[in-house]
Amino acid sequence: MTSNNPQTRAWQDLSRDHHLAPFSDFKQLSVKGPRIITHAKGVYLWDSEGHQILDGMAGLWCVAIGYGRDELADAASKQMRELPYYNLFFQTAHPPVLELAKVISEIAPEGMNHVFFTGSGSEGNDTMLRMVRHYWAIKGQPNKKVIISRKNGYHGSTVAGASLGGMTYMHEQGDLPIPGIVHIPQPYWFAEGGEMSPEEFGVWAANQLEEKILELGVDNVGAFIAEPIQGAGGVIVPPDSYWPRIKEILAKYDILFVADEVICGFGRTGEWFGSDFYGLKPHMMTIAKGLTSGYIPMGGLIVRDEVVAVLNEGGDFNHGFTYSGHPVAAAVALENIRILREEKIIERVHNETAPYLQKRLRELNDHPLVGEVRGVGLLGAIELVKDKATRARYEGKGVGMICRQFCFDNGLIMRAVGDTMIIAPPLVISKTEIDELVAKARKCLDLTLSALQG
Ligand code: PXG
Repeated sequence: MTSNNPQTRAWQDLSRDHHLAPFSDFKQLSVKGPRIITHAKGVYLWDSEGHQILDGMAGLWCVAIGYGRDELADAASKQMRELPYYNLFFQTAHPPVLELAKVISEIAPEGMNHVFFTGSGSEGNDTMLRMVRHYWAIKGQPNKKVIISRKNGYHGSTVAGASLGGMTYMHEQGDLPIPGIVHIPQPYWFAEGGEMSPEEFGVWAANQLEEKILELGVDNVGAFIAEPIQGAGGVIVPPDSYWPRIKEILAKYDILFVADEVICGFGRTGEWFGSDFYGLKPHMMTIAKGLTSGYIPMGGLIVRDEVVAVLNEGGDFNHGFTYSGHPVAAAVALENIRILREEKIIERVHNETAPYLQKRLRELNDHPLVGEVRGVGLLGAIELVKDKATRARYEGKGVGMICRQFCFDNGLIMRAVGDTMIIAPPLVISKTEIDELVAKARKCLDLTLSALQG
């Protein structure tokens, strides 16, 4: 409902009269009015009504070092005064982008020493698609064009990003996917594992990659792209058998492997990258979000040395963006990574807060609505069900949305993906704040259960 507070009301009027919001029902939002977030500090947000809200989603999975770090503002201000913009086209460069590329190569898996910068994760995946095809063309195999992706994966919202993603509701709008992108099943045991054990299902889901490669013919397949853990799809942690089997398949066939690290990268799993967590050896990694802690837009593609060696033989790569490697974004990213390293934030996630969050979250397993709690690092998912044993849902009730609304109203941001509640708090969250998060989550589960029974 639109607010009674005149200032909030004025902003909501501006929204209705002038703003088209991403992933929104424009008409519905114009009636309801958005919640106006005015400021933030640490892991907390404040809205224009004065409510304090624990941000269990780190913005949109991105605010790694938490809100309100002056160092990032100072880095941006300093860079803006010195060199606010210059491009990297036509054989020019500037210090922040070069220093950032070097620092990223230090933290990336061994043998990944080059970075192509973009303005977002979606642009990173567009870059990937063009680079993969360019790579195979240089190698004299131009038919190796198809990219295999996964159903319910998320890779962005540009035409290539949404096509690579496996969200059918995105494909339905605008004739997607574009040709040359195919999807295999996802390793989502809770929803799709049926009678199989998680381990059996993990192997089955991985084998779908091999079947697809054989069906298409390896001479037509350029790459396989996957998030180490699916984020937007519902924090889908694959069964332990999945990645080892995928690694065997990738070792057998001559295709590139792209890890989409937009969510898993920069410490979310308690390692620098999700690929480190699972021991993966990608040829390319898409990055964004945690790269700048979301303080300023920036994404990119980290590329393995062997791939760069081939690209070096191919002449011009006819691709790039006005804001590729933007100096202000690069300066902010450098400062963000400095803070992550010097304050040992990822070590703390690994050693203290991730084990604590995972332990505390699993206590919710005793709740009658909860069918499964899973998570890795500072990623968590809670499956809401009608029947714990059969994993049956409350069909058609929109339980996830009911729970999400209770969370909002009780000072917690916890997202709903269907009937899966998900969290990804800032990496700087403390144990006390984790206690608050879990207590609020339990309260909202209770309220949701009462609403269903009422
Ligand atoms: N890859 C992954 C794995 C992502 O999560 C992108 C690429 C695209 O990044 P940009 O910067 O272009 O948005 C993402 C983005 C959600 C949600 O509902 C998630 C994302 C974006 C918008 C909404 O969880 N992830």
